[in-house]
Amino acid sequence: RVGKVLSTIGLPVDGEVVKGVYMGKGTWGGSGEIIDSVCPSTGEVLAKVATATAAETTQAIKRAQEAWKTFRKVPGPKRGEIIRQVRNAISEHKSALGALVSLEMGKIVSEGEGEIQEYIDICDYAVGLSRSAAGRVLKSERPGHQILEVANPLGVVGIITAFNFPVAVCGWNFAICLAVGNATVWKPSPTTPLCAIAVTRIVADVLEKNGVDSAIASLVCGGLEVGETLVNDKRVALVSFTGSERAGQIVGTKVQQRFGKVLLELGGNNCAIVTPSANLDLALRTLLFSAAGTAGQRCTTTRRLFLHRSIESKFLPQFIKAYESLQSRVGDPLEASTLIGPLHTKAAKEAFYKALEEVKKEGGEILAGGQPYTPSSEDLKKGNYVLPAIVKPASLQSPLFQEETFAPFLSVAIYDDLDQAIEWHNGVRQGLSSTIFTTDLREMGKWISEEGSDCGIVNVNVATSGAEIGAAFGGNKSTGWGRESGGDAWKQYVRWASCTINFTDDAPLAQGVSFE
Ligand code: UN1
Repeated sequence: RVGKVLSTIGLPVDGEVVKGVYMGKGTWGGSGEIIDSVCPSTGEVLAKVATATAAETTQAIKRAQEAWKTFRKVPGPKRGEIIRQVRNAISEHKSALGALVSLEMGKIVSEGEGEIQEYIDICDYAVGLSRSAAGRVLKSERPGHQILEVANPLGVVGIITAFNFPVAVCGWNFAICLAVGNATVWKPSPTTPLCAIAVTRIVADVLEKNGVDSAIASLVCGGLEVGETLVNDKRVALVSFTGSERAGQIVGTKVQQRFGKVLLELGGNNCAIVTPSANLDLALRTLLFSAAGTAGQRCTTTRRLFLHRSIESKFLPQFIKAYESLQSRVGDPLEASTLIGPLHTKAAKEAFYKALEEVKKEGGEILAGGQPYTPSSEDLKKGNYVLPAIVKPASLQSPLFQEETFAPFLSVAIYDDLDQAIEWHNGVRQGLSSTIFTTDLREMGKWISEEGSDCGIVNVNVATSGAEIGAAFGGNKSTGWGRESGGDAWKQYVRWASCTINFTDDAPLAQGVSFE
């Protein structure tokens, strides 16, 4: 099975070490540490991967910058044409790449393919952007003058991604970078190198066919040292980082120290509020996906649920039942009937059980799931499977409401008054995604207003997870304030110049200043 997926994508299947460093045609290599890509479903080693040394990372940055000096002169719409070809090439490999995501990250096939679709979608968006990324022409106070806002590319962008979206999140950054004329150096999560290698191979091929030096899409697989090199190198104009708040704080500070640009996509502690007027059936189906889907490993996963007291007894038992029905659907993510794949690492599984222990210690209740679980199939015994849990912590002051447990671990509380629920909602460090289930217009209005959710994503009757690429994606507060993907996110990937142009022979000064 592993061989089939790897060979479809052109990766070696014979135990040969896969090269995880790329900085232009004919350069696949890596003389750093050799790491294992481990399948979270079975515990088997999928491949050994050669990573970058610090020196190779520096070299990749240099090469990307050199290649950029030519690439920046390619007209936007021509770059758009290349993105269109990348889109088509990725699309041709959609099912193989989706299966690779399932194999290496652990999400179910439908979500693995969905992630590739997200890459395709952002390419479509970026093709349009390559013709429409525009500044403005402003009125000058001086006669015969014009003021232009001009967007030029930044140069080299470092993209550091997490394991949970090993393809799409790089796609968000890469497609926009290509559209606006930047080069990229990508450092994927050390636990999902194969996805990155497969995507880079496809992209490099398209670039070379178009006569573009594929060093503009360089790849440096590796760990901390590679990341640090990327973060500290002055040539990297923008660092786009997805990961934990703790790591993001270090990255943000380091990049700021050298006055670079940084874009942070950090933790979420996403919450759903279910109000008395909600369509409860809709809320149930939606929340089942957004809380338990992807085994709770999206940044946008629903982690807190506030139920109005009047619907608790109607909603909660049904929701618990739905969670219990998921238990027979936990298993091999490549199996069509599976809804819940494994956690990505053993450490994540331990953190899940630790959080459950905390609930008991504090005197809270475990309402569903969380029992120890080993699949019956021999192959899956070493996988990191858990049963999605709903818990009721003892109090709202519990750290369980404050911290993100990156697993299917949902904490419930009961509220009486919406203002109170919104206050609880906003009373955490993080500010990524949020949703309210209501059919009451006044509640909707409040929720999206200055009195409502303080998150970057504020939904109504829609999951906290599973955003489309069209709007900007990102969060406030300790989520890092970054915006990626659609909307105006592209404006962070360029250097803006305000250009005042004098079309006359006079030299008037602004603000009426006289210097004669
Ligand atoms: C992430 O979890 O890092 O909104 C990204 C979503 C996906 C992207 C999640 N479109 O759930």
